[in-house]
Amino acid sequence: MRNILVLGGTTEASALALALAERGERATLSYAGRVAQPRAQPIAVRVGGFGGVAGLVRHLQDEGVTHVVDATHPFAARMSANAVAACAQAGVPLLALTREPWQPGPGDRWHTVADLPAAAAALDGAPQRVLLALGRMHLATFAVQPQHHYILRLVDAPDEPPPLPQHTIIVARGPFDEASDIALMRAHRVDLVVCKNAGGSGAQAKLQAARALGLPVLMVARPPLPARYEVRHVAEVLQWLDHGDNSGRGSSEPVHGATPAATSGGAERGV
Ligand code: 3Y8
Ligand code: NAP
Repeated sequence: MRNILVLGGTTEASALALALAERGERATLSYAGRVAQPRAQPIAVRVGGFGGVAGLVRHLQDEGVTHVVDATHPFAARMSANAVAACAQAGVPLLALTREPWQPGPGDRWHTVADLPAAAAALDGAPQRVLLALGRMHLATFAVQPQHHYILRLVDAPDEPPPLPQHTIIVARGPFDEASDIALMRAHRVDLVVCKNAGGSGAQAKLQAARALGLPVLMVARPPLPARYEVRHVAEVLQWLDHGDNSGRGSSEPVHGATPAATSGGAERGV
């Protein structure tokens, strides 16, 4: 009997959890514990860090995990790096389920920067009304540019005021839609949108709204991730579970964006 660990926190992870539940698979979805009420799931849920690579190796061994699917957000770089290292050490097959980066289209006014500090540096200059749709974890990065009025969209209300002297807090969780994001940007007279190149559909509305309103977007590029098997769709994950590289080896060959070739009869690890 397989025992699958899904590293979650994204729309794709929730879709995979539903597919695994429908197949009666033994599976657990793992949240970091970033928000007060993460979405309920149709499979077992665990919340909280593992304690670095060593903690994740121990978890894999103690729980008899036979497969890991990293379905975390493209910016959850530490978790993804830990998953590659821990699965290689524990000899547990790993597959990443992740989404394509967004690409600018006609009418988009993007300025792409390498990371969040570069985004803050790019905000140098006269005061503007800036929509920071980045969650709560990175607000301090923008304290170097206190001259702006920041509209902050957060999943939970912060415990203490953010380190930004002029701000408006909007407590909301995605997925969002274009019409509501247009209304939000108009109501708050947004001049500029700052966002991460998350990809996927859950966070895309603000880009569509910015395009419709002709607003500039400061787009933060994805952090580098270690080489690992990557797929884009839940069906590819199910194919991997049924026919993938189940030899018990952690994936070490980078196969970006492709479904791993099925191995002939790789021994499935028992639990
Ligand atoms: C805790 C648990 C699902 C998953 C839904 C997706 C879509 C809605 C859009 C904006 C952008 C942002 C943020 C965002 C979106 C989905 C997805 C996604 C962006 C939840 C969730 C957890 C988190 C963590 C949270 C971060 C934050 C990022 C808000 C759940 C709701 C900005 C990313 O306040 C905080 O501390 C928030 C922290 C990490 C920020 C960050 O950028 O670092 N997500 N978001 C996960 C955990 O504990 O492990 O599902 O309820 C999940 C979702 N948030 O199943 O439907 O798939 O991306 N999440 C970004 O994309 O830029 C909001 O406001 O426009
Ligand atoms: P991160 O910086 O890559 O991870 C930092 C540490 O948080 C990890 O080393 C791990 O702690 C713990 N962690 C992260 N994801 C976890 C998970 N799914 N289960 C258990 N522990 C986890 O991660 P992050 O960017 O803060 O993202 C945290 C969570 O929010 C992830 O699940 C991610 O999918 C979700 N999320 C993030 C974003 C984003 O933009 N960053 C957007 C949407 C959703 P230990 O080292 O102790 O194991």
